Amino acid sequence: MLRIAVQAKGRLYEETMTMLAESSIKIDAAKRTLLVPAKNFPVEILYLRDDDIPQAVAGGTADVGIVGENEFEERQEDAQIIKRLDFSKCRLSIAIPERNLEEYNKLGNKWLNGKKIATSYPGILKRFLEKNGLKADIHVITGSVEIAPGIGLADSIFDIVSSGATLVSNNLKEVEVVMKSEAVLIANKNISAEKQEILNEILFRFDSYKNAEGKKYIVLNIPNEKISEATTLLPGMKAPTITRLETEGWSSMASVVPEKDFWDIIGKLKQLGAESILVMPIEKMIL
Ligand code: PRT
Ligand code: ZN
Repeated sequence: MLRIAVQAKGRLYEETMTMLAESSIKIDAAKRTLLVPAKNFPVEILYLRDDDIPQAVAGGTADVGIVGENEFEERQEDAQIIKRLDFSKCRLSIAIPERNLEEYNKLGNKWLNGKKIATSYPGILKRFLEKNGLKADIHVITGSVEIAPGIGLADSIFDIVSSGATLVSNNLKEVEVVMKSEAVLIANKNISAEKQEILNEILFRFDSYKNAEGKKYIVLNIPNEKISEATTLLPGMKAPTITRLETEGWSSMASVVPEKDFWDIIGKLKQLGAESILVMPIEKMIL
């Protein structure tokens, strides 16, 4: 049995549960006890606050955990990142009141010397200041860090930024990006061979789900003389599949395309004379 620590509620919860569900690991969502075994897989889910996940994994209360990299970095617990999960992306930045921007641009990060910085991430901030030979006063607050300069509690803040809207609405300007973060899978450093085997299977399933994400399967008909041009647009996983049609001079092509280039590729295929273009979702992709 492998125990996975996940955030009980919050920004990581939804995508974490989707990833488990897409990996066919069935968790009874109605059961909101602290520890819930999966119905069909040797896994149990331990619901925690994200702050407590690094320590739970390092100490062996859980074998693995899904947590924001920023939280893991802050805690400096003795566990290891084994996979970056490509969701809950954000950055941790220093931001200052707009009216100080001109001065900051003149002085650079030396502006921070002697200033008071409000944050919920004192560890990461302290290491950043030390690395840059800066001396500032770290003021720890939990929650609503962005209002600290406005109410005279601090000169600047060090906080999570995602869209930047929170900074804008508080008249703050981002001046230093200290780290980038995303959800990560962390593991205890001494898990048994039996648990490692379960973990390998989970990693394999996560990969199949992630590989399929943002990709579409496309099937179309194309005149034979356009096949080579169409092939350059549709590289697929190895190469597109091509089948002759009963209609003289025509073939059917099938391939995988990334969603982000999708409309661009479709437009070019139409110009080549492609017809009857079918687009299908891909559930899993095993490379
Ligand atoms: O209750 P628990 O302790 O478990 O949760 P929490 O309240 O500590 O964390 P939660 O659920 O808010 O966030 C979990 C993780 O999501 C964080 O540790 C980050 O790794 C990641 N994440 C991604 C974010 C954001 N994006 C984010 N935008 N965490 C917080 N924010 C907040 C930020 O604090 C700021 O107030 O959103 C605001 C900024 O957003 P923008 O879009 O206005 O820039
Ligand atoms: Zn938290």
